[in-house]
Amino acid sequence: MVSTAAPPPWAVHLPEGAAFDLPAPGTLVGACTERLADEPDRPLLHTDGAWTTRGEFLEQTSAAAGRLATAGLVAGDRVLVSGPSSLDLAVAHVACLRLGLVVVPVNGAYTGGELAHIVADCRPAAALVDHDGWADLLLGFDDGLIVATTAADLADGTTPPLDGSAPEDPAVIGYTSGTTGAPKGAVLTQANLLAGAESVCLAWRWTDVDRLLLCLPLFHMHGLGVGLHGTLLAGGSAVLQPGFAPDRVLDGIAEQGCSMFFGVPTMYHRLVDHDGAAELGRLRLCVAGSAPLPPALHARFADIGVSVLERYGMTETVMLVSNPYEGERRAGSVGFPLPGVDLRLDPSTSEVQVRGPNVFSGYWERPDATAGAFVADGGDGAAWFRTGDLGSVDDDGYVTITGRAKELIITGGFNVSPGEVDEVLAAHPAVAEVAVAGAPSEEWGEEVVAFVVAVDGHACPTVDDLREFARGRLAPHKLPRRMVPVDALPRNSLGKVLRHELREALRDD
Ligand code: MLC
Ligand code: AMP
Repeated sequence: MVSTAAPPPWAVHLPEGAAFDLPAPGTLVGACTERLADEPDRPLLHTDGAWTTRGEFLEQTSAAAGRLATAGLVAGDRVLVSGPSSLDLAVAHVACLRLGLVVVPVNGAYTGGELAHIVADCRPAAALVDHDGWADLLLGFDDGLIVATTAADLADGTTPPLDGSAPEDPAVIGYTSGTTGAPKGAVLTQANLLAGAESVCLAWRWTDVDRLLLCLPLFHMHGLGVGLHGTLLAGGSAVLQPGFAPDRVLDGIAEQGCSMFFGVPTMYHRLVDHDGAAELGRLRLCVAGSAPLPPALHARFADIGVSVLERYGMTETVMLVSNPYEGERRAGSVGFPLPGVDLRLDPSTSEVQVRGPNVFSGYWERPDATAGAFVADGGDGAAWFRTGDLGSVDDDGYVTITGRAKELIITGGFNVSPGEVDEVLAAHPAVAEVAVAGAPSEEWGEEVVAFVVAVDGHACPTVDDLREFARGRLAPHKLPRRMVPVDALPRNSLGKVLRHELREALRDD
């Protein structure tokens, strides 16, 4: 077991006496607003060709919080927030946190059914959304919902006292897919979010002189919990881009003098072949995560002078493990537990289990799922969260993610629950049985492949047929990219599909 009682392995290269521990528990919003109030004229966010200063951002979040309060929202209310990355989106997020509201970030590519599930599950009081048709859709689910754009275009009013949340107050509910069933909401408190952002600020030496190129979506932990919260906490600045385009990323880095870039492996895969890829070597830090970074891709970047730092995290925990800032960034490994994180491997299954101030306390209104996600310590220590990932730790303390106990497909950094896709595809009239599995893909890490048994007398539907059929019911990243016709699905004696056999069949391709 690795603990933080002594300087953790990632700290061995720190100058003598440097801090390696997290500060006392507090709130993300308190720590960030304190930073923003200092030197209000410094640039904070670059969007649409212009900079917003710290002072302007504070003022805009305070005014938006006032409008939300005037609309009747009170601390603890859930607010669904969704839009392409923009200044308004960042302001809406922070305004909600300042008022003590619980942000529910949602992927704008979700279909009506996927959105309906989240609304029914967490019962938001309001939605701040920037997607065509969503306002009507949401009001159709609940006509009492307060619906506005992320500019919180509601009536003006007095701003009540802000930033009063306690560390244990819920701040974000992040919906995450499991093996089966609909996505569950992971409830992260102010203290969880603070610890998650603080740990990477410490480990990556993130300071107020840093400038991040941030093109990751703000509805997942990578873009939101690390990219945006880290920027606010470190007092740095960020160039916010709505979506990923290699040219725009490289131009933004050069034109705005960025020092850091964070991306999923698919982004690195697309950047490595770009003529300007070596420009990334000018940055102080390039971080990859959300899915395994293939060692060959790591090596290709090393060849052009870019030492990519890989780290590992989850919606439920923000960040967990990172390669060292100083010291060897080992290809294929995710490095050492971050400050505050205790990590152990289950001795019989090798499952990675973690605990620490960044780890969430449970799923929204799912006591059974929550109970199943934790293992009691046995002593009087905090329970361990079961990540569902398998791992190993080598003699130098480097952690490697070796596989997954959970049945999940991760494509381009987005999680896909195979059960959810099976259920939709099974309703196709020419499909008798279907099961999806993740096939290795250079670009996507894994891609969704459907194994289909056709209804007797029917031709097997093509992959395009399946995609067309499922398009209105599943977000585009969940749609199959290949179809394999089979006579029967491999099943165990209880009739459960043996998905690992499907994956193995794909590896032999
Ligand atoms: C888009 N598509 C995808 C996809 N993203 N298909 C499979 N997997 C994905 N991840 C679909 C599009 O809808 C489109 O479908 C088609 O693929 C081609 O789109 P594209 O233009 O090539 O894709 P693009 O828009 O460029 O998106 C690719 C991407 C994006 C890599 C930029 O997927 C992305 O931003 N991923 C980041 C995910 C992320 O932030 N994960 C963090 C999770 S937090 P069609 O049907 O229209 O052709 C977490 C914790 C941690 O995991 O450790 O960080
Ligand atoms: P999410 O639920 O979207 O937060 O995805 C979290 C999952 O992404 C983890 O449980 C891992 O399976 C996976 N993951 C994140 N980072 C890495 C990484 N660097 N290497 C391997 N898997 C990763």
